[in-house]
Amino acid sequence: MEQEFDRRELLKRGAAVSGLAALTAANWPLPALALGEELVPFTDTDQPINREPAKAGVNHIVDTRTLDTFYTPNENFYVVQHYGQPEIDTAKYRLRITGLVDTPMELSLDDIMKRQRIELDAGFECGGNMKRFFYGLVGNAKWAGISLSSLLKECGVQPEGKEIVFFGADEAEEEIRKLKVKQNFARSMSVEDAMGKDNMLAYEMNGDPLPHFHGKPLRVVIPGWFGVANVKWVNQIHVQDDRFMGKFMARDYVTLRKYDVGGVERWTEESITRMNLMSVVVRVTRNGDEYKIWGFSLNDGTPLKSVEIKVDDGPWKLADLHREVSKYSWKMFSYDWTDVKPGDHTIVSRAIDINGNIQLTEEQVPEKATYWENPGQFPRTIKTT
Ligand SMILES: Nc1nc2c(c(=O)[nH]1)N[C@H]1C(S)=C(S)[C@@H](COP(=O)(O)O)O[C@H]1N2
Ligand SMILES: [Mo]
Repeated sequence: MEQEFDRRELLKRGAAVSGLAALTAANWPLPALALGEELVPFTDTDQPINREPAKAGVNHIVDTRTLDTFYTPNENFYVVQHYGQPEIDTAKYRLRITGLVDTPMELSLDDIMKRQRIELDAGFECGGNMKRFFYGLVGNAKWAGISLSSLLKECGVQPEGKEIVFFGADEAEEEIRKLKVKQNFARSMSVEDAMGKDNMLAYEMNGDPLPHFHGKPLRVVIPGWFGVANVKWVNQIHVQDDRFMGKFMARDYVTLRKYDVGGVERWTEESITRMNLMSVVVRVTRNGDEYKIWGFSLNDGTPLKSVEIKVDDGPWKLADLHREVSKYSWKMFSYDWTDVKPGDHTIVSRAIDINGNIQLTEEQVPEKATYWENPGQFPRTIKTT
């Protein structure tokens, strides 16, 4: 019954993320636990989500209850792709920089690797990350590559250049107004956004050459932005003087939301960009009478002031933010839960940044008709004995 409902619900949501057809009811893998520690099962997790390890052609959703390392191992980092996973021969690979630049370029991976290497910790989530995946479209990694802004400066973006478009090698035939046309996955941003000093073109992930599923040999990493900005298998960067309106800018990954527009309530659509302030409880562990609540928080890089935990109708209490942190990484937290009474409990977290922004409840989030960018609090339920 429950499962039926979930399946229908999933279909209704239009299988936001492709590859969800491969639903299985396999058991959750056991997370690494300390000696004597046991996992307290959530009572909200019996859902048909894809728990398969990353493999060709399907999306990989992380079992968030197993997250116990700061860097997500490459084989467990979530995988989302819309047009398949192109195999690129690294020896033949070229990155072309075209359009409104003084010096168009065509670079091999060697040419790219000869430039100054930079490293950056960044976590990100899919803009379609949501409760029914227990926020498993997520990961945190150390990326290495070259600075995007340095490369753009080297090419010399001309004053008329307004928009930078990143094209991936993955392609599909799309029907647009009854015409079948070849499209590549592509995303764009303003020159100003692209020039952000931390943006990179990454060829390494957690010390290994960029894995195939994650865009081998080169991908964009725009730290602080939703995953969709991080174009994988990138082989062309184009500078143009007008907006780019490809599918993943103008139709998909677009939030419909009611805003106050100069005193008028209007429904407006926006292409998603920076991550919202979010946090989520992902596991509860028990060691004898001691309970611990674990989770992670992500946002656009604005420093966090705190993450707080609320159990049932109790007050908000400060969680401990783990020390292994960098500006754009996720922030893992834990909370020592004491005086636990046996029974059913609801646990929820909220993140607060240094500007005083508070992660709201879903009801407090401005009216929003799409599931993209779901930043609301996520109450989890468990049973203690
Ligand atoms: N070329 C290409 N890049 C892409 C995509 C894609 O379909 N094709 N998907 C985007 C989306 S929607 C997300 S959430 C992230 C996922 O990155 P990951 O699979 O490395 O986790 O890649 C982005 N980059
Ligand atoms: Mo995504």
